[in-house]
Amino acid sequence: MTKKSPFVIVYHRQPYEEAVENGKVVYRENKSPNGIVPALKGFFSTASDAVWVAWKQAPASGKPNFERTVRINASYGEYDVVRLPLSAEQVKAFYHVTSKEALWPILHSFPGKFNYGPVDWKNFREVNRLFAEAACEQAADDALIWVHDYNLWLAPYYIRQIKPKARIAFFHHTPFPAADVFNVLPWREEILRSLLACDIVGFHIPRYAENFASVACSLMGAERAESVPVEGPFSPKGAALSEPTVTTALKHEGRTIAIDAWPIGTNPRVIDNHLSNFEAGTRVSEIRSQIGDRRLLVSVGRVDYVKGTKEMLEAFDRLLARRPELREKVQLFCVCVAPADGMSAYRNAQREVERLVGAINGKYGNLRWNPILLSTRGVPFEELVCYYRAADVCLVTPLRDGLNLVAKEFVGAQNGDAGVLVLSEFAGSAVEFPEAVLVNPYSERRMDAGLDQALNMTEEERRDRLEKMRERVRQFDVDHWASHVRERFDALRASTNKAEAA
Ligand code: GDG
Repeated sequence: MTKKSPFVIVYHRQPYEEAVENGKVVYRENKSPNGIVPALKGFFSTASDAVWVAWKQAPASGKPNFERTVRINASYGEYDVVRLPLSAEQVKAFYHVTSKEALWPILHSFPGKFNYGPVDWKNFREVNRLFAEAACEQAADDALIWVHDYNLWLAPYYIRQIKPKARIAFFHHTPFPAADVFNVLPWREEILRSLLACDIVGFHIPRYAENFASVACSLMGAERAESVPVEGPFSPKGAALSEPTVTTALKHEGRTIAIDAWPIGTNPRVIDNHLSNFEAGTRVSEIRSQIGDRRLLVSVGRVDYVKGTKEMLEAFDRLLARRPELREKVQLFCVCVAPADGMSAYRNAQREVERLVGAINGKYGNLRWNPILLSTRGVPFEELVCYYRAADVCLVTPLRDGLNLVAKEFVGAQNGDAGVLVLSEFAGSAVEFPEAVLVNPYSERRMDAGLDQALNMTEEERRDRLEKMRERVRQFDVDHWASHVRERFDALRASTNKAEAA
């Protein structure tokens, strides 16, 4: 590519899965569940000459056996995907070990699971540098380079070295923990040095932005340049993740780093489109008639201890023990998708879920009724939304979650029905949905009370709560997020142009 791009997205996964059909390479939607890829693809509808940088597995030595760059022309727009060749060993060390066994537990405030032993930090640094180089090869000198998620934490530092004039943005999809937990990371200064090389650092909610600002000030001597009261739609008072004020800019070594807190939205139009076709209507009726007069509870997510599936199943077990009248009257559909590559960080979590489902079904089930239907395989999205529509209750009870898009998808899929969202106070989306039944998954009593409240709620109250949440899902959808981010990027461009002219 000779022309350099003004807009480069760096996210480790490719936006499509590559497959060979009848001897021809085709690009299909990613099979493994992920809310980030569809949200980012939306940006290509308005950007021209945009590039997406991801990795692709290549042999450890010799030339990669694939084209580095492919042109994608899809409903989302036309753009190049540049694939950085990484060996299986590099991916394992960078992603499966360092990211998932050391960084992930800290981000989600599980210091007890922090596994330092197998970390190869030199490899992590090297892979981040390779991503930075691949992005810079594509980018114009003043391009906007938007890096996603913690596994590329060090990329901004290297990008700044190569392209000092680039505008660098970083978005965290995960929580950002409090200083006491973040500081467990032995590489904390190196990570912060890189994040402070950005022009703008983004988070889902004010709490994470505040945690970041506090770590940057205490460890790196950054100063808060601007703080504002948290207002608008994401400002409930007194919730576990509420913040009264949020830092919007830091000063560090003569530079200003903007901080942004704005949660990703879902795409309710895509959900409406799926649900408005004839097949989906038939499928929803089919699910309802299979369920009969039982109430359907759904839980959807990846296998991951942070998602709290084990604690949710234990609560369901206690519900059946405590309220025998509900036996044969409720049905739980639990989609808990196992990672294709069997990451060791998640192996125990999957075993525990399978064990508990077996134990609960064994304890209460009979020939007519199995209390829990478990799928550890992914369910196609079109099918998933039919379950969301048919469900009476959606259980989203992670111990900790950056945001959680399933909560928004469930609300978006309910229409004229009156489903109840049971939502963990420790999911970022809880600050958007004070009308959900908010629960503390660390407390058995709070979980039990939440389930009882959801199952006992009057139809009027259910409708009332759902309507408010639906309005918010529709207003603050993925397009709203994209236009918010674009505004922030434009402001960045204006301020850097002004600084250069001065
Ligand atoms: C991170 C943060 C943050 C799930 N099972 C299936 C399936 N899914 C889809 C859901 C949803 C997505 O996967 C999962 O959304 P989450 O929000 O829970 O995302 P994470 O993967 O944990 O990702 C998270 C997110 O980034 C965005 O910033 O919200 O907190 O951890 O869209 O529908 N999709 C299909 N079959 C499944 O079985 N098709």
